[in-house]
Amino acid sequence: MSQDHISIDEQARAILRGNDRGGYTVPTAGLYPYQWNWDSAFAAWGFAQFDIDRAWAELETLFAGQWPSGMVPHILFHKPDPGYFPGPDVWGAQDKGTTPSSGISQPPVAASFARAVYEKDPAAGEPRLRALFTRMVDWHRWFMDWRSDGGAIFITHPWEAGRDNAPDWDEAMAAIDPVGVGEYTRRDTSHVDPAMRPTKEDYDRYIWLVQRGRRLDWDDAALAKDRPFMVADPTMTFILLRANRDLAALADLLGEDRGEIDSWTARLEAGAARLKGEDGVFDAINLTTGHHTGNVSCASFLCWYAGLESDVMLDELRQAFDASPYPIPSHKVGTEIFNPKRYWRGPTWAIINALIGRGLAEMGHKPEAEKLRLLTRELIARHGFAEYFNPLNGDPAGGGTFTWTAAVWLAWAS
Ligand code: 9WN
Repeated sequence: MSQDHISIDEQARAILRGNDRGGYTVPTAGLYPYQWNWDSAFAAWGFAQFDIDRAWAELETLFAGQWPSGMVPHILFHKPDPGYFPGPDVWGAQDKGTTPSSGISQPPVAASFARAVYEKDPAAGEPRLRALFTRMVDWHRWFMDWRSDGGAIFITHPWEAGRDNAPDWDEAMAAIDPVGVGEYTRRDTSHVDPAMRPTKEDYDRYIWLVQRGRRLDWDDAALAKDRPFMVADPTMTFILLRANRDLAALADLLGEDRGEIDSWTARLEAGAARLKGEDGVFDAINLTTGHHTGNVSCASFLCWYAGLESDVMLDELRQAFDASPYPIPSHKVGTEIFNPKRYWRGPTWAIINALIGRGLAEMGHKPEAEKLRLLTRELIARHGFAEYFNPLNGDPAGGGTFTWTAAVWLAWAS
């Protein structure tokens, strides 16, 4: 290992420590001053490489914010911070759990990373895993009860998928008339170049959907009537399918019953099959119209992570390797919509690469997995711990000193 390399490891650890706010990490100071759901699970994976106790604490703080319904919110607002919009007052969900929070969830990577943390030190991890197990089961059950359409997991807000402005939501977003949304002041564009962020048209609809949830008091049954936005999502479906397989393995380790979990796996497998469009590519479905989006997004490549093989996606993967020096782009290079800077409409995200890479390796595609890992390693080593990257030249984009990019470096890329 070179001297240079050692110092990148140290930088990564320093980022995790620096973003630690005591039991939880923020994704990056300034832009995202709270605890985000899937960011925290990635942080736990990163911490597990050098501080197992701190890794468990991250997951414990996240699940302490779980609602009685089983839902684990996408943001926990531990301390007020005017630097982020929309804050707890806009969400109006201050009393739903023990911590003020948002009213939607995020991709459930937590069970998979709980398993990874446990495997680092099973003896130390067993009691902590046992304490979290029922909470993870309850969260998965909540997805199956409230976000499943025949096993395809849908989102009710673009923020739920964690891919905020992905083209996958364009048709469903265009059908929303954000009437009455009112005036508000964004904060994200004061931290980051607006060209790298969602547009005002996007934000009007994001806030309109939050206002609807608040009006219905975030009641799952009330929200389920006449949903204005409902898109079956490969991020959610593949990640939950994978997490559910991991949860079943954890049930075995703990001597718990896995029957209910296995029944969800069967449903999720059926739902994942539905995400295959006419051309065989896994994409999103706008459940309001029944239309497949036809988009090849980074989430399409999570099939292997979910344990599903696809020759069509292998071919797409080869194309993605040829189309840009730093794959996997969040939207296919060369399409009309592709934008190398704008967030989930083109840039490469190290976290998604890590999940795709793990899936490829596990499904026997070792050369492809290794190629993706080495390219991601080069991307971070040359261009830093950015939130996301321009796939055409590696330029860092969005926030810097980013928790999940540091975590991915430590746990996978390096
Ligand atoms: C809204 C924190 C989060 C990530 C998401 C990413 C972005 C938030 C935002 O940042 O979303 O949740 O305000 O842009 O899209 O995946 O969890 O890093």
